[in-house]
Amino acid sequence: MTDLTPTREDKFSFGLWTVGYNGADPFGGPTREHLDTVHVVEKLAELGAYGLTFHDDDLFPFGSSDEVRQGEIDRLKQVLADTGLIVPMVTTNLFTAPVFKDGGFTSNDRAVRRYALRKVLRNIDLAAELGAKTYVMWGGREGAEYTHAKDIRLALERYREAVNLLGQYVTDKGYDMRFAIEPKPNEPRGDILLPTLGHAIAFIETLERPELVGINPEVGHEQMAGLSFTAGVAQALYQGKLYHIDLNGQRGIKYDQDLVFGHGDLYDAFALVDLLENGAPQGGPSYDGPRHFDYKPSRTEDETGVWESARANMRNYLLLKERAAAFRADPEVQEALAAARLTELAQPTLNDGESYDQLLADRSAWEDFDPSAYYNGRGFNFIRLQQLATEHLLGARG
Ligand code: GLT
Ligand code: MN
Ligand code: MN
Repeated sequence: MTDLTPTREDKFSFGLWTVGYNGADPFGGPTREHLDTVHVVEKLAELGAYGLTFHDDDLFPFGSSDEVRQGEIDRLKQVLADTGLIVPMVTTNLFTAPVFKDGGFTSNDRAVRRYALRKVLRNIDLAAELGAKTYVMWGGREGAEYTHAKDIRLALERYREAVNLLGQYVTDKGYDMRFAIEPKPNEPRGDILLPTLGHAIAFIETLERPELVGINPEVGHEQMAGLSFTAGVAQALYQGKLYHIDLNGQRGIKYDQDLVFGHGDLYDAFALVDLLENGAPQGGPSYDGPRHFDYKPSRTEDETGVWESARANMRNYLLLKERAAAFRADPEVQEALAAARLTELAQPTLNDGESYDQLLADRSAWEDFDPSAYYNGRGFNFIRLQQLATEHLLGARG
C-alpha cells in the first residue's frame, strides 16, 4: 500500500461550514460548540488539507459591522500566512437570513434581488483579495414550493441578469476568477431552479460570458435526484464545464445527507475518483481543480468525530485513487474492456467522409445484417468487468 497521508499536492479543501457545522437541524438545536476559524485552519493544515473555502457569513456573522468583518478577515489572513493554507474558492450565503426566504437573485421581491447582488459583489472583492480562483453560486433558496408561486421563465431571466452582471464585474475589475453554479434538486425549497447539472449547463450556454461560468456539482445533490453522479461529471468534463466539485456521500433518494465521501454510494465514489484522476476509460480530460469536501460531520459526534470525519474524507479519496490506479493497470481489466467492446465505441459510426447515400448503399448495415444474432448470443461481457471493478474496490486484486 502506498502512503495514504494527505499532502498539499492532493489539493484537498474544506468549507468552513463543513467541519464548523454545529449539528443543528430542523428538529433540534446544536450538538456541538461553534469552532473558531483560526482553530479550523490550524487543524486542517495539520491534517494535510491545502485549502479553506467559506461563505461571507461563515467568517463574520450576517449583519456584522465593518469593524467586526475586517477583524475576522485579518484573523483569517494571519492564520493562512502562518499555516500556508490557501483559499481556492469563496461563495455567498444567500439562504440563511430571513430576507432570502424566496431566494436572492430570483426573489419575487426586487429590493431583495438588488440587495443580494450587492452582497455578492462585496464578497467577490474579498474573494479576489484572498486569491480565490473560483466563486461558487449555490441557489438553495432560488425556487418555490408551489408551481404558481414562481414564473420560471422570468426567474431564469433574473438569474441570467445576475450572473451576467457578475461576469461583467470580474471582467472589468480584471479578477482572475470563474463562477461555478451548484445544482440541487430540492431542499430547502420544494423545487430549486437549475435542479441538476444538466439544467445548469444548458442555462450557462445562454449567458453573455459562458466561458466564465461552469458548474460545481455535488455528489449527493445529483444522487438525491436518482442520477448517476459519475456519468454527470463525465458529461461536465466532456463539455469543459467542471470548474469545481463538492465531494460527499449520500445513501439513496432522500434528504441531503452530506455524509463523508465514500460513506454513501461507494461504487459511484470509486468510478468518480477513477474519472477525476485518470479521465474517461479511453482518454479525455481529467480534473485538476480542488478536491473539495462539502459534508457535515454527523450530529451524533463531538469534536473528536469532526476531525475523524475530515480525515476519513481524505483517506477514502486516496484509497479509491490507489484502487483506481490498480484497476487501470490490471491487464485483465484491459482485456475485459476490449471484451466488453468499449474500445469499439471509440470508432466513429460512419466511415471517414461517408454520406447517408453511402450508408444507404451499404448492404452489410441493413440487408445482410442479422439482428436475430443478438438473441441468445453476442453478450456484452459487462458483468465480468463490473466484478473486476468490485474486486479492485474490495482490495482483492493488485
Ligand atoms: C450549503 C449547501 C452546500 C453548498 C454550500 C455553498 S452551502 O451548505 O448545502 O451544498 O455547497 O453555498
Ligand atoms: Mn449537500
Ligand atoms: Mn455543496
